[in-house]
Amino acid sequence: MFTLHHLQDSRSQRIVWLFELMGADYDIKAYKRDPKTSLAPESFKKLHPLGSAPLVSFNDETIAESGAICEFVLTKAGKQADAVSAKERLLCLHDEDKHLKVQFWSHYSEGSFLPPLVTAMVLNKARAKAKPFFVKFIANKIIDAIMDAYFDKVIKRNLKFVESHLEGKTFFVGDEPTVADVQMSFGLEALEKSGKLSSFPNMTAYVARLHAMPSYRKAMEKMAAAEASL
Ligand SMILES: N[C@@H](CCC(=O)N[C@@H](CS)C(=O)NCC(=O)O)C(=O)O
Repeated sequence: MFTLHHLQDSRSQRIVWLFELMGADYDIKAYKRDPKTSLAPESFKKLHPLGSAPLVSFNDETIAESGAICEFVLTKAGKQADAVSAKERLLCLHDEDKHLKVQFWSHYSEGSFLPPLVTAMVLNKARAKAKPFFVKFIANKIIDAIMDAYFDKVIKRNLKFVESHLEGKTFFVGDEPTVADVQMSFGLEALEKSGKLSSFPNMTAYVARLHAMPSYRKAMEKMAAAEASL
């Protein structure tokens, strides 16, 4: 049995969906973010030196990094026919070209897509916290200059890239969800929630498709139930 250590409102949600897509045996232990810092609480940090979500425990091991967790749970799920076929299906092991594409999106999600979005989010939080008025004024000028010099351009380029990839497609690779979707879902879901996809019809339709999938809905319900216990 896998245990997902789920940090409130975090990338952990991808792993709940992965478990549902696999039909895995798992439970969720939810952790509340520190109300002052919004970071993981001490109890979560004790689980792994990185202290970042998601974390998955299986037997005596606790694994970090979403992409590595996907590989880990698909590998450790066992040798039963359904676990083997879940691994083949979700990593497209039967098709080298598709498999390499799944790997691309999985790496791209954490390597290029999310970092500038997270940076923009952190800078906006700093903007909101800056006070008194003259400090806020200077903070805004500096943050605007940083965004303008680099991050706005990179974010724009990435959104254009993903939007054009999804043109005419149901999922990131092939006609069924794969680990590529598991990895990309979190960022697109967050963008949609914050109203940033209004001028991107393909990404908007993709998120709507996720919301209509029974496995995705079940995952979100289980996660909400785990968070409700906090
Ligand atoms: N590349 C890592 C990123 C992990 C990460 O930054 N997780 C965030 C949650 S979305 C986190 O743990 N934040 C709280 C903290 O660092 O204390 C992964 O994919 O697992």
